[in-house]
Amino acid sequence: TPAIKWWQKAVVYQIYPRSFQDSNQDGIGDLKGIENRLDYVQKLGADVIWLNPVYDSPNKDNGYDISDYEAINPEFGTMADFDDLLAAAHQRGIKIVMDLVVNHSSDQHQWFIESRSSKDNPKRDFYIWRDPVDGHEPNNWSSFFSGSAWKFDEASGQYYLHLFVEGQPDLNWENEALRDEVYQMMNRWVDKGIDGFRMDVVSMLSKPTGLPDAPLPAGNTYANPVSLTANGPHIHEYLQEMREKVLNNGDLMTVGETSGVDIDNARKYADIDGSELNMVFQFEHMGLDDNANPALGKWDNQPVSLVALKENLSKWQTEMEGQSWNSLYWDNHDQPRIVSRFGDDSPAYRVKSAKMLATLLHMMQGTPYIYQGEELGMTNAYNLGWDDFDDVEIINGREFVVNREHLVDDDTMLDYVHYKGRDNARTPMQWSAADNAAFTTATPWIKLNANYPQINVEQALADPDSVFYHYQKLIKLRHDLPLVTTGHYHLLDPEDDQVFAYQRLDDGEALLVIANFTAETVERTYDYPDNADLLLSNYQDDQGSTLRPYEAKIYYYQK
Ligand code: ISL
Ligand code: CA
Repeated sequence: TPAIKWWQKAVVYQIYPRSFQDSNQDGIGDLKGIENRLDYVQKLGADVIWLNPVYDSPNKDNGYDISDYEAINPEFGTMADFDDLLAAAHQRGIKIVMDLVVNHSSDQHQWFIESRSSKDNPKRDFYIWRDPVDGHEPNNWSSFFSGSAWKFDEASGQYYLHLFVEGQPDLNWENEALRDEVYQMMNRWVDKGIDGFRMDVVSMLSKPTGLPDAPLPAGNTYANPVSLTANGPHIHEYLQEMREKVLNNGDLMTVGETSGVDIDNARKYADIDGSELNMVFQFEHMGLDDNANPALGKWDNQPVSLVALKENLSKWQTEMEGQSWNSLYWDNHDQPRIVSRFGDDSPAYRVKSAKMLATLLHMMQGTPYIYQGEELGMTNAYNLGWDDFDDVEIINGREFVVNREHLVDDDTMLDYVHYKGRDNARTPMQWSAADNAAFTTATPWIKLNANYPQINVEQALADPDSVFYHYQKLIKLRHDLPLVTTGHYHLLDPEDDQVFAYQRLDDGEALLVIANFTAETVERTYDYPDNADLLLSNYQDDQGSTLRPYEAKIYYYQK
């Protein structure tokens, strides 16, 4: 067996800078704010911080539309602030992984300004330009944020491709000069001493030859192109080239955000031979509660089936082992709050179910990611209404689903947004019960979740029974017990639709993880020795085969 790499034992804490901590009281979180809160991240025990994009950006998609890859967005501070943050984190033994967004840039990036200036500009080919076909878009692809994925440019009479919003033109990775520019830019960040990259929609860099139409569901104008744009013909060449030209220049951690990936693709992206990336974010478990109607896509509010969730997560555990490496996540800036989605955010069960979900995920094999506030059991933001949302996916989604296609009415769509919308994760971090949760003294860029007086860091740190300390213990278990990193995964009772139980097994040792996903008390018997140690639980005592609402336990025993 190959030696364990540092990133295989690490736990990552994801920070959405805009919403973490405002230091200069303009209502927007910033780099100094993060630096001021490093003690908190250290107390939790995370090894790595993943920073969402902090680069210069017109913010058409909150920083995922980058106009300068080597400048800090002035809203977040300066490059000197970044250097200070990196040094301060390193001083505490915390690494920093940067977001790398190179499937597209901003339309305000110098490359695009030049590219659109004329058809024979040397940078024209840095982006994907096509002539109209019969006076229409070159193909039927929809943008992931609604409408066509093509924007007509009057000046040159051609369309450019944007898989996301208009202000996010897709870069043309077939152009070698573009690839070189990207690698040089990445190397300058590596030289600065950063510890890795989280690569945005990296599965979509290589577009399919000829840009063919995608299968169009009946009655739709545009088709979701993910089956064609993900895992394209040259993607592995590009990533192997990136490995040689950049990634081998440091002891970096790399994680690809790979929508549209299945096990076979994931094994290639993150083969343990080290030729491409270390791991990927897969999306299958995040799509289990999507709408059956493809035109609605993610917009729905139906609970996920536990049997389906078990089957999916277990497949990734079993089929990646020994060949690749999993990332483990419930939450990020694109997902709603997990306690509101797969748990129970009512006052009676919020804390119990948040701990249960954490236990289940953190004892699996892979590198866990915690999204800011998840460790407090932060919930979806039901107090935000149509006038409060900022996210372009929500705003465009409502326009398309309600006003244009009349698929559901406005109230139903609001229910869907309260269940699935990205702004649920983007409300400010809740530090205390003070005004604006001590995030800012100014007007925050987005409304706070109304429950911050009850759910906040100050409260959590003062309560030994808080969700925070449960996460802290889970992280410590991973650090202390090699079995958590290396053990073989074995699912128990796949058809049980109330309890998720599995084992982690090595030569002489075993972990047994039991998680009741319901608000009911149930009886379950598992096979483990009488002298097994109860390592962690979310109840004060152990009642053996009786599992109380959302009860979660971890047993350790020698075989
Ligand atoms: O649309 C999807 C696939 O059908 C999504 O899963 C998509 O891959 C995902 O939203 C991509 O997210 C990342 O890139 C976006 C950005 O808005 C997100 O915040 C980022 O995480 C565009 O850069
Ligand atoms: Ca600020």
